[in-house]
Amino acid sequence: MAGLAASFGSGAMSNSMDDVAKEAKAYFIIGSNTTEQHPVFGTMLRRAARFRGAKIVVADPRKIDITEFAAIHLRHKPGTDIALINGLMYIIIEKGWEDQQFIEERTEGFEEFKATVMQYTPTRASEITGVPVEQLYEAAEILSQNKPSAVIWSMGITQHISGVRNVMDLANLQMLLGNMGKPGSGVNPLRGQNNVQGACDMGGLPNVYPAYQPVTNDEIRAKFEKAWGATSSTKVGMTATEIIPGILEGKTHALYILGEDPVMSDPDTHHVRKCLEAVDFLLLQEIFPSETSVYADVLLPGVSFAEKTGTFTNTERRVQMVHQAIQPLGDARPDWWIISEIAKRVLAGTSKRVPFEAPYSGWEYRDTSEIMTEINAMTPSYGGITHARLEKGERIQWPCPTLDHPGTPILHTRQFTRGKGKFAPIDHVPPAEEPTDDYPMVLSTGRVLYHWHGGQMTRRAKGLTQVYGEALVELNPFDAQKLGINGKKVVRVTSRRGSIQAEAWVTDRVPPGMVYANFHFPEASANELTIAALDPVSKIPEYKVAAVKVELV
Ligand SMILES: Nc1nc2c(c(=O)[nH]1)N[C@H]1C(S)=C(S)[C@@H](COP(=O)(O)OP(=O)(O)OC[C@H]3O[C@@H](n4cnc5c(=O)[nH]c(N)nc54)[C@H](O)[C@@H]3O)O[C@H]1N2
Ligand SMILES: Nc1nc2c(c(=O)[nH]1)N[C@H]1C(S)=C(S)[C@@H](COP(=O)(O)OP(=O)(O)OC[C@H]3O[C@@H](n4cnc5c(=O)[nH]c(N)nc54)[C@H](O)[C@@H]3O)O[C@H]1N2
Ligand SMILES: [Mo]
Repeated sequence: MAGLAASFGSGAMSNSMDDVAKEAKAYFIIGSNTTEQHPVFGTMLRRAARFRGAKIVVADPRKIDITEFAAIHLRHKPGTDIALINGLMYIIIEKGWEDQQFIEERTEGFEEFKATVMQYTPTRASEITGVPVEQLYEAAEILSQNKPSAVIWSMGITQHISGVRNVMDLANLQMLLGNMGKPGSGVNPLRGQNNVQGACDMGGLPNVYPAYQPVTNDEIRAKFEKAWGATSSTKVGMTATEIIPGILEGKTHALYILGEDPVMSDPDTHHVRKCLEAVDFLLLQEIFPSETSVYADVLLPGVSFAEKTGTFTNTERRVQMVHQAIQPLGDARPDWWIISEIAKRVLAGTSKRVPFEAPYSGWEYRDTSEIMTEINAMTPSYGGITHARLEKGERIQWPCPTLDHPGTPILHTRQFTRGKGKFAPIDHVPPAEEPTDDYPMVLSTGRVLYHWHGGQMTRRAKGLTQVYGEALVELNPFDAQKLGINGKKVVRVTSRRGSIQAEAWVTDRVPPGMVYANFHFPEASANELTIAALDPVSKIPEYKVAAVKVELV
């Protein structure tokens, strides 16, 4: 479950995996290593290309496996997505391929948006991105002549200081083409952790209660205070990426971390360690001792997915039942039980209590179905999603406000949440750190098929470590030759923040000038190198671009 990495995503898929896989005539896969990171959906897309001739446009600096099934692979420079998308939209408007009826009926702000896009001539877009002009024309033609087309993205789009703007520009593209609110279309971010969607839906974010109800709204706050018998802050909280640096800034004094391993997964590990050493109190709830547990004052054993009953909400907003398969091992207790026991003790010590109303009993849940009943009452989009319905085999996607509502496979069919869709003029912003003479190469980071994040779970699986047992750093043959690498060799990769040593995997998966590293192994974690530059809105770190130098060890 690895809970509240919630801030690391944005939104949910507007469509369902099924309709995207079956109905789209074209796909724009941008910043998603779909076959390695979402293998089931990746297989569905490969089949769509293979058996029904759906056309795939991939935009990714790396030659990832799905490019084998692509009609075209745009290999742009990391951190240049806005210039790329604007360049494509310039061509669409130049050729008159936009969906005028959709723009008139369903959207606003087109003229202002168009004025910005028209500054991204194919020549300029090509200069910024490194993608040849002809390829821009070819991709724009595929996406506009094979509709509906679906946009699919993941962390290659969001993990930038321009992450939110990148996402907004993809929404611009889909509105321009009228690719919204119908099967096989839409904006489809593939969420990561199996229940990161559920964690966000339940308010695991600093600015909202469950179902994205703002903490700053007095009426909504009053509703939750009454139900929960507690007073609640009127202020928007901090994100994970602000809380940890906040320790050395004197803003954070105590930490309760559940299912997260920031020593492995947060940017700039050296700084993270310094912060965790300095914090007054750290409570960690884990299923394994992790790199972070070294810093914990108290370690509470939670349970893994196999030891719990409840629901996970997946990337297409589908709520799914899971059942406990084995008894909790050792002293482990359900995560929800530990949280309620702590909450009861915290509440007992506060004077600011307000009376709560039935059906709430103040953290006295007997099991997760009682928690679900509370969710039904407080969370409009989950109003009709009960364990009983899920047990009967219903496949429900939120919004599902009432017991007789079937759920909502596709969002925005008639209108957007805010009424009309608003085009946003978006300009290219360069990454926070670009190559220099001292640090001439671009580092990008991410995952491999065989491991999961900090690797606490997958490095304990023998079969996986047999296949992929140590960190490999991807390096282009051109750069390898410059360094004098012959065969397998260990390299040192250094950024302004730290240094790792790992074996080089010499491969044209990465273009010249780029290195790719993962954060699955503590001995050589990419996060020793990454920069803690944040998107100003979502506060997501720019994991996908940093400047490094590579030397032979
Ligand atoms: N096996 C495995 N699967 C996983 C996970 C795991 O750890 N292991 N983690 C899960 C989680 S939580 C998440 S969030 C997802 C992440 O899923 P993905 O986002 O698909 O995975 P990443 O490895 O982060 O890399 C995404 C892609 O972005 C590309 N990229 C790098 N820089 C840029 C850029 O500037 N622009 C564009 N357009 N692309 C760029 C990379 O080359 C890579 O192909 O995976 C989930 N699935
Ligand atoms: N350089 C770089 N860094 C990144 C990224 C990147 O692309 N590049 N991606 C970022 C992204 S998208 C994400 S989501 C994060 C992920 O970062 P994390 O959330 O820190 O990583 P995980 O390994 O998924 O989970 C953390 C811990 O949860 C524990 N755990 C698993 N299940 C349970 C459970 O049911 N209960 C409890 N209590 N504990 C459990 C595991 O043992 C594990 O140690 O990493 C981020 N960091
Ligand atoms: Mo993630």
